[in-house]
Amino acid sequence: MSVNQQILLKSYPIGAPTENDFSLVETAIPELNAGEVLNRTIYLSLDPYMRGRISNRESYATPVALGSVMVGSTVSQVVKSNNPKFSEGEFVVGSDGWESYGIAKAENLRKLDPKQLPISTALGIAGMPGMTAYFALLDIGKPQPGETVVVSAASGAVGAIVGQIAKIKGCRAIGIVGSDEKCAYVVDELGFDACINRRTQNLNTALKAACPDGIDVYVDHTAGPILEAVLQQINLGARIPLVGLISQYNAKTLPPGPNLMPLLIKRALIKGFLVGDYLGRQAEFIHDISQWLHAGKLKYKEDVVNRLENAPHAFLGLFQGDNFGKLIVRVGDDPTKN
Ligand code: NAP
Ligand code: FER
Repeated sequence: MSVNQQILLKSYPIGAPTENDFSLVETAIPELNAGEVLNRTIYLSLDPYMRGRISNRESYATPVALGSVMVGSTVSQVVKSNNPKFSEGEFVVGSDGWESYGIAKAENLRKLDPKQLPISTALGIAGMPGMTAYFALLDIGKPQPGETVVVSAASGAVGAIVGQIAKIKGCRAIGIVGSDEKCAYVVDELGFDACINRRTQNLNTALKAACPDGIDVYVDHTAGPILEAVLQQINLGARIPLVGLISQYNAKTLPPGPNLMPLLIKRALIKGFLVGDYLGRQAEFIHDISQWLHAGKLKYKEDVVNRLENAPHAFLGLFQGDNFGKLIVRVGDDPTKN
């Protein structure tokens, strides 16, 4: 337990990142200061927002400094505690980053009860991506029974939950994904009404066929050509939570934007969304999501990659659709699964 494996940011990529932008180092585990907690990382979350953190481009958050440990949410087990609120052996979710041991302040950790939900869900359906789906759809999308809800990256961490909550709310749910296998999953396993393969189908024709009554809510995870096609089919008063723009995260220069005229004609609402604005309402989200999970109304899929050294490669795959479900790295043993 004396060595800490860490993945550091080596360079700010221009365009698509490569594994050479990261380096793996081994360091000693530092001593704990008063009030701090030492955690052994079990799961590390890999998320598209990390592309923004390794870019010099202006964004809503400051980038990771070159030579620093990559940021990221983690599920860990406490190995040593200098804080009375946490004891050895407990499971916590925090932001320890891409490393096998992390030191955290107690206020940055939340305790997890493995008897309530599998601990890895704190990085996915019961964590930041789930909260994004819940508030972006319900607070901005305001789906009404009978309405049509479309979501892109629909088999992913956020999209899969958006579509399932839309169904719980009595809507038609239509997914857009990058493979036939993902399409089959969201329709057959998750209960979406229809799904479109963005790589093989004509988006305009397929959306017309899947949404005969038009589109009332579009949860946008991609921007680009998918947003452009969806805008052609929106209804009067449509709502568009703008949650992600993954189609342009690796762009060297920003692509020309979509034609926004349908927004004006349809008096549609398009609103930017940042999950951090909803931290004060986390309890409401955890309450509903836990109830739906325990009632069997929600399913989730995790794409688990083994070992910290594989994190850079897995992260790059997010921008090519290689992940199928919430992408997580298993950094260490999960004792709740033994
Ligand atoms: P995810 O869907 O699990 O993984 C990313 C997926 O994006 C890929 O699997 C791929 O799915 C799709 N994709 C990749 N490149 C694409 C492209 N060029 N065009 C269209 N689709 C592409 O990721 P997630 O964690 O759920 O995040 C989804 C989106 O939500 C991201 O844009 C993320 O930044 C955003 N987000 C925003 C907030 C916020 O607070 N605003 C919070 C969380 C997440 P397919 O193979 O199916 O196309
Ligand atoms: C994302 C994940 C989180 C993202 C934004 C956030 C635009 C926002 C976090 C915050 O509230 O600070 O993928 O993409």
